[in-house]
Amino acid sequence: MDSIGSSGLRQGEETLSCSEEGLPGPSDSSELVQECLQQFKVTRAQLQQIQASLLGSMEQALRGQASPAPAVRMLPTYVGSTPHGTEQGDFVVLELGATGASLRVLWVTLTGIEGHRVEPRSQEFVIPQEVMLGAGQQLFDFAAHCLSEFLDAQPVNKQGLQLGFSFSFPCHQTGLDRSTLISWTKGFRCSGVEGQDVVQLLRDAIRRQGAYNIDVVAVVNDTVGTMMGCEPGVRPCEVGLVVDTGTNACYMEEARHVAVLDEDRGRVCVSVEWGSFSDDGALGPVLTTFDHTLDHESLNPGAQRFEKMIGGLYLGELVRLVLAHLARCGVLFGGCTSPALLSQGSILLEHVAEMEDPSTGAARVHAILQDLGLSPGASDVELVQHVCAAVCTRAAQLCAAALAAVLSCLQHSREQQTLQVAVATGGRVCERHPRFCSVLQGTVMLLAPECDVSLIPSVDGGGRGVAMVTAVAARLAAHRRLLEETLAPFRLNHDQLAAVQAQMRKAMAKGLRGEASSLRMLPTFVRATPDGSERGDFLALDLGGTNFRVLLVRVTTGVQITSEIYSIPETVAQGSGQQLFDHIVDCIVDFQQKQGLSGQSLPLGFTFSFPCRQLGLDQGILLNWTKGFKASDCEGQDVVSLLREAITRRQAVELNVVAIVNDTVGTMMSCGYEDPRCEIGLIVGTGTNACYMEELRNVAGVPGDSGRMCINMEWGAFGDDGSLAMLSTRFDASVDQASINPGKQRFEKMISGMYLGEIVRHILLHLTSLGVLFRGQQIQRLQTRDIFKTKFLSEIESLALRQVRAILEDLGLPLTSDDALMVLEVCQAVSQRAAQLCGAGVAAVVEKIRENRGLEELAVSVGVDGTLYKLHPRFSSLVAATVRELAPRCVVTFLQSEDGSGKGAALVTAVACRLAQLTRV
Ligand code: 0WK
Ligand code: BGC
Ligand code: BGC
Repeated sequence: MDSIGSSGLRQGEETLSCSEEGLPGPSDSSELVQECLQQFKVTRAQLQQIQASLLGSMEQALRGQASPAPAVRMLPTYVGSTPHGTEQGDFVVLELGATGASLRVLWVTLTGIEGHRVEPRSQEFVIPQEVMLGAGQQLFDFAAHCLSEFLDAQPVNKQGLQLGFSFSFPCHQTGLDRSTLISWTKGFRCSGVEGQDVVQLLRDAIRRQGAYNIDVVAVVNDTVGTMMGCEPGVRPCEVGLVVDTGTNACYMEEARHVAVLDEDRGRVCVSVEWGSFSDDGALGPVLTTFDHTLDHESLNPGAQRFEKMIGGLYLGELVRLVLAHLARCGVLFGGCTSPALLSQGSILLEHVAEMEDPSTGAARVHAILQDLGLSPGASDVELVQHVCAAVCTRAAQLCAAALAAVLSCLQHSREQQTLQVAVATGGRVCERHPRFCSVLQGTVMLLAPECDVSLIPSVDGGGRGVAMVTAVAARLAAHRRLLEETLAPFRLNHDQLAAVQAQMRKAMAKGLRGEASSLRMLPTFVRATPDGSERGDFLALDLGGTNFRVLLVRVTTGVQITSEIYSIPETVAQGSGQQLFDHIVDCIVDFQQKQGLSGQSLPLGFTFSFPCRQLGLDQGILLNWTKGFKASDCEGQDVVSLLREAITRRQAVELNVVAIVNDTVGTMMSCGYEDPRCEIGLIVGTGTNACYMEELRNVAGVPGDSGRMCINMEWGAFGDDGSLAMLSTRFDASVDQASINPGKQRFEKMISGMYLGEIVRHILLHLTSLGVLFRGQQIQRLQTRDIFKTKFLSEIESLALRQVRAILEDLGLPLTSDDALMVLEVCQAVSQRAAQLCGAGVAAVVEKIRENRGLEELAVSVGVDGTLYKLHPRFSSLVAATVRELAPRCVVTFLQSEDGSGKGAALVTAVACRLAQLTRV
């Protein structure tokens, strides 16, 4: 094997040139032949090095590493899923570039899973050389002309035609229908196209043609068409391989591994563009002098070096160069050449395939060489076939090394030890060359033994696959339109939010004046936030959130809390009031026993998170239940009395109920203990509500004009007077009608944790009925109320898509990554609206306080609690952003309450006890 230095051709040439004078002796000629054919022998180690180097370049390119420039491009194609098989409809497909100097137009009818297969109709048009090398506009006009010529002949309805454009060149895609040509390859070199969006160029040409109104909905690389056209067998094809005039492959990569896509969800098909692979270290040793000659004389010297060793446009030329060389060396055709043998491109791929055919090959060799003006002897025929075999075997082996690299990349990205994968193959080299695919399969098994690969020949060169992508694109576009229409009412703009803020201000003013208002603005008799002088041990109850808690709160210089969570079964929450309060006292007694407090009568603060009209600190008339509570004989009652009666019923228990507070007040007090600027309490949990320190002069019904009092807004009921109707959607109406308090708590039902999951569930049902989700199949589980917990929203919006899929699959929802992506967008839209509405509410409150105090600027803190606010990944930041937007003159700090409002209730009790002591002194 002669050593090929970095300068390649020239060096070899010196050594191999043969003198015309004397023909070499038999031993020399076979040595010359061996020496020549040996160059095409690629060792296993060399193939493994190419595989490893290509894999390295692929992963480098996926990471978006620019320097050193990766040898392959790894171009995302925006095809995010393999075909469902549900695709239906008639599509026009235009194929340009896959088969060299011809383009093909197809009419493809997809009939979905049930329908019988309809053979595509197609027509091939030869592209004149001058068009392939001329102005880009000329090429696209030629394509548009072929399109209309084809359609003229089709007895079909030509309205609303949707076209898939198979464009087999390296392109930067920025959408399923937006693709910029990077560089021409294979025999093409039209001007004014590189760097342009080829879909736009085609649309412009179709418009110029003016014959048909065709919507170009997708542009696809031929490898993608091949992969997508693969008959759905035991498993979908996730790799597409084309070896025609050029060569390339694509495969389904995890979107999160594709750095250029700021997408961490789902899969995306990546076109490898391995034709440009040229790592001298790996390829150098296998490049022959003939490869260098071919490249030197090609349209794009130095580019597509790997393709020029495999692609059908080049195999014939390589064979020609070798035959010409051996003829010149006198070991072939008796040392005779012919002008045809010496002219570029005279041996085509078809010739090589025919000459290699085990049965008819020899005869074809004769015929083809005679056509080239040569008269081959019997030994020539055999040698020519050896040359063809050497060139094609190497091509298949190199192609296998590249495919093995793709399979290893797939394995890495799927974190799988072994891989079972179907590879769709297309292109005339695969289809027509007798041994190409068997050598390919054999070499892949050698290089990637842990991969179980089945090669699935594409049935119609990818036309159906392109139609599939077009159908998917059309379907996705249609689904996206339906999803956008469905979610549009959830996308609130500045004006809508400002209107909510203004509406709330009006309702606050009316509520404070004691007029009819959906905001009851309930005085809480809490006049001051803690001042740190509070001391003592207190019991606290915290009822109304996700958990019922009993707490022992020790207030010294700091606050120590011991607490226990108890459950409130739905039967108790919706049973009799007596049963509910007896259950509460049972829990208190259990807690006292566990804490060794039995028999002690500690002052008790009761966080009761329901709307109560307070007549004093320890008197609160329950106005109505909310959040799934419906215990009888409580509404209209003083809940402190109900508690005391329950205590009385349970002899031998002594409790001193000092204060009843709303959880918003408890939260404000709890955070106020750390930050005296905390004058607002906000809960976004099972329910939602807010309180704030209002000027007493503004509070009708409470004597006194100086100082402040905390007002429990009960904003959950905002809009119960219909003032939010403009924002309410059909899904909100469904949730409200199905709730135990229809028509009530409308604002709460758009914001809080008890309802968001249900809103999402109703939207998913709607989108399923539109066929947008779950392939339109109504999923039984999704019909079940409360099956879609609000905590799922928080999880879904903070996890990678595969985890989202896992959550939804646990819910019994069979879904694709597109479905999961849509479920995610639904969750985002619902939670975003909730957070923005909540932000509009807080903006109304802070602006009220700022105006109350006649301040230009207000700095205030908000104590916040509630599972939704605390656990949702974006809720708190969206609330803060909305407040900044709607109340720019207020600097608002949100303090997440650590100890819940039980501590706040104890502090209110402590303040009450301190004040009571003062009055007693
Ligand atoms: C924790 C507070 C409690 C309040 C709850 C609201 O201690 O008073 O009711 O937050 O959040 P949820 O538990 O409803 O998510
Ligand atoms: C192009 C690829 C194409 C391949 C097979 C190459 O020259 O760059 O985009 O997939 O040929 O047609
Ligand atoms: C109740 C409020 C409570 C809020 C948060 C609402 O349903 O009416 O009193 O503050 O939930 O728990």
